[in-house]
Amino acid sequence: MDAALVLGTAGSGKTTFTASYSEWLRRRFMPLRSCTANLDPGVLSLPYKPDYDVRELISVQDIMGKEILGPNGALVRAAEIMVAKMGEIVESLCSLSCDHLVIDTPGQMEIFAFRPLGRVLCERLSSCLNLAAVFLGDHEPGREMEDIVTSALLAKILELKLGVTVIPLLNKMDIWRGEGVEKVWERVLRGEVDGLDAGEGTLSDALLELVRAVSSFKSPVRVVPISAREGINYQEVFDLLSEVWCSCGDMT
Ligand SMILES: Nc1nc2c(ncn2[C@@H]2O[C@H](COP(=O)(O)OP(=O)(O)OP(=O)(O)O)[C@@H](O)[C@H]2O)c(=O)[nH]1
Ligand SMILES: [Mg+2]
Repeated sequence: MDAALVLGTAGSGKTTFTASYSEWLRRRFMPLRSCTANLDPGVLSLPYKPDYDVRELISVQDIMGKEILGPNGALVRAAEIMVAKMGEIVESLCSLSCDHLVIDTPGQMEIFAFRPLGRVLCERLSSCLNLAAVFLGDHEPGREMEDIVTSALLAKILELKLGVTVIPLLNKMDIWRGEGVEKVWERVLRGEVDGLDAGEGTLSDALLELVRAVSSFKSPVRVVPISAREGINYQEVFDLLSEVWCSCGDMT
């Protein structure tokens, strides 16, 4: 089974992408089976019907009630419980009878990515299915260059942290089409500083040094602009994921 783990900062469109991309896969590859999994224990409602839902095991609302915690404390607790129950979660995911699986992750990405949960999940899932990740970058017109560059760096940091190939996608292109932000991301992910601050304000030397440091890692250099709302550029997303799944492609 080929699986795409959907990562991204809060509100970047992970859930919308999971719904619309899995629907695109279903139509494109019928009669192959496309499934979805929800790993966000805090979400209240979903625009798709998950084939696996972690809320059957653990829910942030239950923890808030039982352990008298606020939403973030309860989410941290839920992440700990998910790690403790990882065997059960991975077994359920890996035993789904699907050809493609799209996995939605918690809204607060740092809880998934910068605590044991993300790494443990990726390690365990990689042993029973073909795993790649997408990182949804979020952009809106008028953003400062510093914000764009730090978001792109986050995609790289996630890859290093999770030990899984991360395909950078730039979501919500329906609201920023034509700005060429994906080219800035590509430069950052290649570690190229030339042109990064031209006409856009000066980046701090420290930030530029960080970008330079990226050039010492093997990086993907294609950043696909998408719209999860409108389902734009999904064939390109699929092609990039396929290169990772069959490890036969050159992403340059
Ligand atoms: N314009 C536009 N809005 C989008 C797009 N994708 C998602 N959104 C909107 O962005 C908001 C957040 O979308 P979600 O899919 O809930 O994002 P998420 O990353 O799952 O959010 P959390 O799980 O709460 O962190 C919603 O209002 C979506 O309608 C897109 O492609 N274009
Ligand atoms: Mg979500």
